[in-house]
Amino acid sequence: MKKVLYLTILSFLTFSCNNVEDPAPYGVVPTKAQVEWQKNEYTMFVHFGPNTFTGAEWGTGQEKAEIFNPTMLDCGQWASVAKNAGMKGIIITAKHHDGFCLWPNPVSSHTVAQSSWKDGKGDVLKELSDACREYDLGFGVYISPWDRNDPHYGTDEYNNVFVQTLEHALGSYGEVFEQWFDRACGEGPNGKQQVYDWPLFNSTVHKMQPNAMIFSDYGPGCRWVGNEAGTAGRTCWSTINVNEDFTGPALSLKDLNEGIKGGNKWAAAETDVSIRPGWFWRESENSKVKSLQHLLKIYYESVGRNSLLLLNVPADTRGLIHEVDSLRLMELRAALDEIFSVDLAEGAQVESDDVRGDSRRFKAQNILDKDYDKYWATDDTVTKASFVVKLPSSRTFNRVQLQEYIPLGQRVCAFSIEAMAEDGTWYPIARETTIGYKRIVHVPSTTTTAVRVNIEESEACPVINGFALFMDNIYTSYEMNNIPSGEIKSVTEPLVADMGDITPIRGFVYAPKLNGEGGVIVEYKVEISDDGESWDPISPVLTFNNIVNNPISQEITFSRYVETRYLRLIPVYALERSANEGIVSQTYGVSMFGCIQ
Ligand code: FUL
Repeated sequence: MKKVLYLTILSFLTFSCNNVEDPAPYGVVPTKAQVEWQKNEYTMFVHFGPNTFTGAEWGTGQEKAEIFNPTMLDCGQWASVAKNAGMKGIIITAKHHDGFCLWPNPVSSHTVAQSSWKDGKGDVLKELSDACREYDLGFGVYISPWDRNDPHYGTDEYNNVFVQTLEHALGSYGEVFEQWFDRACGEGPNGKQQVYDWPLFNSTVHKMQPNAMIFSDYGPGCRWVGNEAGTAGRTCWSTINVNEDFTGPALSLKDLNEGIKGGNKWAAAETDVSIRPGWFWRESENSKVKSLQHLLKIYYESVGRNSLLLLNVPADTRGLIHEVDSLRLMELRAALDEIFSVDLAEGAQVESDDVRGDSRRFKAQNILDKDYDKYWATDDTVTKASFVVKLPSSRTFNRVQLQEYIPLGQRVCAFSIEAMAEDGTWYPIARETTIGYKRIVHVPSTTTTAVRVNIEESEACPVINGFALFMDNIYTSYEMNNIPSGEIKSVTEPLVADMGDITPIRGFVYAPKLNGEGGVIVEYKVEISDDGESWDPISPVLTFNNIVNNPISQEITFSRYVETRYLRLIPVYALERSANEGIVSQTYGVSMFGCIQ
């Protein structure tokens, strides 16, 4: 009894009872909806449409509606896979660049209603939104502004058409958690020019679905991470600098990837990446589903870097998620569960060198409290501070997870982590920059009884609401294999393949350099020759679709075998990714070029 009394008096002495004020928000802060959205951490993208049946990445808009004919569409299967994978929502390509709508609507005459699927009476959005409700998942829609089918595209009238499309999709299927605006446009320098009315599009979404997050390169809800490879910046701020109405000037890829410290708008990074090389399903990529190691790398470089992971799992021609993909997702789930199910910091005592107003409400122990709204904070004048996590016994870990309480803004610019050696001295195990909503730091496998985190630089007093230690015995490291360094050529120089003899070929492969370095060929012509001197064209001008954003190997197959000794690819133009749009490049990179026999 005496002991209890003594402890109580002691804690009264240590923590003042004054009404200490919460830290004031720092800079721009997320809305409640933005915070809730980021708590989702992991969601599913489903690319599905005419491209599923043609094998294209970007449809031309001229595909006949009849080709859309899934044989056994089951959105319940998608939802069950997403749920079991631990994802919190599904975003469907309701209308991709080819203009085909997966739901019947009076605004377009290029929809499921004109297809042979279910005699034109089917509705993918209805089936998916019902399935999402059943599995308690968010339902989201991707609706492409770029439309290669709508005759109004390229005129002022198109903006009104697009608004009607939005109103119909967003008004017919209940709650929508995310509206995905893709700013991609492959019209090229000589194509149709459409000036989009972004303020009108955004206000339409807000009117129809007040809680929906709006994704686009600029926000307003969340921003593109600047690549389609699955990597957020190691430094990753949730703020960017944009105009008041979330229009240009274009953000650089670096700014999209890393955000901007002290930026004027909150738009956290969303990492969209496909489980396959392309965004749409094709048989030939069943063997190219990303490995568990690759997916773990993506998870760490998105969720572990203050970003949300939107992983694309395309539906196949049956209208199902293919078993190869669903199995891989289950492997990933099992691995994540194994890594993150045991928090090795549990039961620890946490002390800090500063506590805001000496108030127990802000004590360092709060970082282990699972209540999201409990946090450790320091006095306003303190922007450098440390806390020590004293473990109940010696523990071995290789991941340190930290969370900032983002409802009050993102603050930490630099921190280091140390472990205690047996002799009581501290040795460094990590030095990093930002934290944000969640940061998972890779550290060497460390065995210790205490961990110290030093906030070395912060825009305002640090406010930390989460800390955990994990041991990952699964992820070793993922290196991309077979990436030849390649070379950079002038666009005036064609690529030539020599088979040595006249040979039947059925296509060719062109792979740019890693990350599109040096530019990528976008439009090209193909010619063949038996002697390497006189050349015959075998194609009009063709396009490598989506190659700027996703500079992966392009495999082009002809409709019939062609007999030739030489094949050459003549670039019409190349683009380089500089800001969020490609700019014309005088060079292009190549890491592979050859014919397919
Ligand atoms: C890109 C598009 O062009 C791709 O086809 C895909 O939809 C991806 C998610 O966004 O910009």
